[in-house]
This record gives sequence, structure tokens and C-alpha cells, in this order.
Amino acid sequence: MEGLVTKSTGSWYTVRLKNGMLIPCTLKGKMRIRDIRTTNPVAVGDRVEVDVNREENTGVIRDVMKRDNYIIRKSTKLSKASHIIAANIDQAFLIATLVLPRTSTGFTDRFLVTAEAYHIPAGIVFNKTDLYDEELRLRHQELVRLYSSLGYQCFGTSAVTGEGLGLLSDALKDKTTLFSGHSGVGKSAIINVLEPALKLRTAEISSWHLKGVHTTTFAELFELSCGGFIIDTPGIREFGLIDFRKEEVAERFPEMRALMHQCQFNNCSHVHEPRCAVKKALEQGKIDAGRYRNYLRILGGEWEEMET
Ligand SMILES: Nc1nc2c(ncn2[C@@H]2O[C@H](COP(=O)(O)OP(=O)(O)O)[C@@H](O)[C@H]2O)c(=O)[nH]1
Ligand SMILES: [Mg+2]
Ligand SMILES: [Zn+2]
Repeated sequence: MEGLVTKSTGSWYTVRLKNGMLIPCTLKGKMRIRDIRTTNPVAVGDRVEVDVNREENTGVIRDVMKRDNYIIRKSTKLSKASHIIAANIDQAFLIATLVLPRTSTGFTDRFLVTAEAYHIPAGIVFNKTDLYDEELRLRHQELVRLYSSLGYQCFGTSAVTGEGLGLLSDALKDKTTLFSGHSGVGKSAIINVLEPALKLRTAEISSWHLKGVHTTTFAELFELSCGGFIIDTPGIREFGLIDFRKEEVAERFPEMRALMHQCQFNNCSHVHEPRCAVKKALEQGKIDAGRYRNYLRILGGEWEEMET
């Protein structure tokens, strides 16, 4: 029978069968070694073939279907083995907040660059709009203008008042969407409003703030009754650390990608070269100064530091 992996906690997997039933499954012995470079042969979002034991309501996963895409996290910086966090993702949304906690544009741009590297369409959900004062409202508008002009879908939501959740829900319909973002931004709270029956645990700001605790430890896939799935990822590192060459960074900034063929040198790094179309656009205000600054930081290897 065909199924969809909704949760993986080591040796047990939860698989959603075509009829919507969720059953615990193990892996068939020889599958474990099929792909030795990943520490997990099966991940959340994988479409699998299972043998169902009707009496016990359990199953054995015997095959994984070809993945459209998947995101990985390296086990360590040097190791070749990587961990597949999630597979078959249609879009990735960063849940961001301008306050409590504040998501920096450095972190946001790092997320977008990663999504570009995976060729996964990305969006930004600015949550907790109920807490915005006049200044934050203006900041929010400014960021929405910037990121929408670059082709990223933007939303303004509040899990408290329900603002913007209708538009978000429309964008989630019939798609598999990865939710990423710092702990405490409201990923679980948003999912709870969209799908109240799930009753996910949300963290009190105070405990989150003081200890930085994560309430979710594993990536998990949730079904939306309107159609579609959300994959909630536990922490900020879960969107994967990927290898990239310096020459590729500019290609992952859409506004630079559009101009770089006009630079005098085809290996232009857009930092110090003469007749650089990117720097010219920057001087003319056509490229956002903050985005360019984050480009320089990524180029300079400030990847980990941009997580905060
Ligand atoms: N004021 C306000 N608080 C929110 C909103 N969304 C979530 N929260 C609160 O922020 C805290 C963290 O939310 P949670 O969903 O656990 O964040 P997660 O770590 O991203 O899953 C909880 O105390 C929520 O009640 C919102 O839109 N407005
Ligand atoms: Mg959560
Ligand atoms: Zn250039």
C-alpha cells in the first residue's frame, strides 16, 4: 500500500495511508543500508510503499519512491553523511516576527538563499502583527514591499486575532509547505488556528526567552482539512546547511541574478570590480543596501553568525 511519512523518531515512522489512517511503521531490514550517505533512509514527506499488518495496525516500509526534492542537514561540518530533514516540498515559508523575538534580515536572507539553492519557492510570514506599534507597522510594510518585489510571497498574520490567516490558508491549499523559523515565532500557534483539532503545544514566551527551549524535536507533517500539508520543523538549523561556492552566492539573490550578466567581468564578485552592474544598481538605489550587506556577509563566510 502507498503511504506518506508524517513523522520519524528514529526506528519508528508514522505513515499516513491513502484512506487518511495513521499507522506506526518500521523499516524493512535491507532498506537501511541502501543509501549509506544519509543517516536516515526515510524522511518526513517521503512517499513510501508499506506492507500493512491488519491485525496489529502497524506496517513495514519496504520502498521509498523517488523524491522530487529534499532538504538535508550535514551531521557535522566535515562529515560526508547528511540527514534528510524533509522530502517532496512544494514551498518553504519562513515564519518571522519583528518583535518577541525579532527575526533579523540576515537570518531572513540566509533562509531565502538556501531556498534558492534548493530551487524551492519561498515565502515570508510576518507573524504577531497584533504586537506591532506604528513604527513596526511601517517596518513591516517596507519589508513586504522589498521581498514581494523580489518574487517572494509575503503574509502578515496574527495567531491571536486571526488576521491574515485566510490569505495564508489559501496559499497552503493543496501544497506541501515547510514551516521554518526561530523558536517562539508562532509556527505551532499558526498551525493550531488553521487546524484546531491538532492542539499542538506552544511555548510560553517567558520560558522560550529565558532558556531557548524547543517544544518540537522532530520535523512533523500535518494534514490540512482544506487540502495540503504543513511540515513543521523544530529549530533554526533545520532548513539545512548546504555547501555553496562563492561564485554561486549572487545567483541566489534574484536582483543580482537579473543583472550580473551585464558586469564587465563574467567572474565579477560584485565587490570591488570596475563596471559592475550590481554595484551600479546599488548606487542608484535599485538594489536594497541591506540585502547587499547580507550578500557581503554570506560571501565573507558569516553563515552561522547570521542565524540570529
Ligand atoms: N501576540 C502574539 N503571540 C503569539 C502569536 N503567535 C504565537 N504567539 C505566542 O508566541 C509563543 C510561541 O509560539 P509557538 O507557536 O510555540 O512558536 P514556535 O516555536 O514557532 O512553534 C506562544 O506563547 C504563543 O502563544 C501571535 O500572532 N501574536
Ligand atoms: Mg513549535
Ligand atoms: Zn558585478
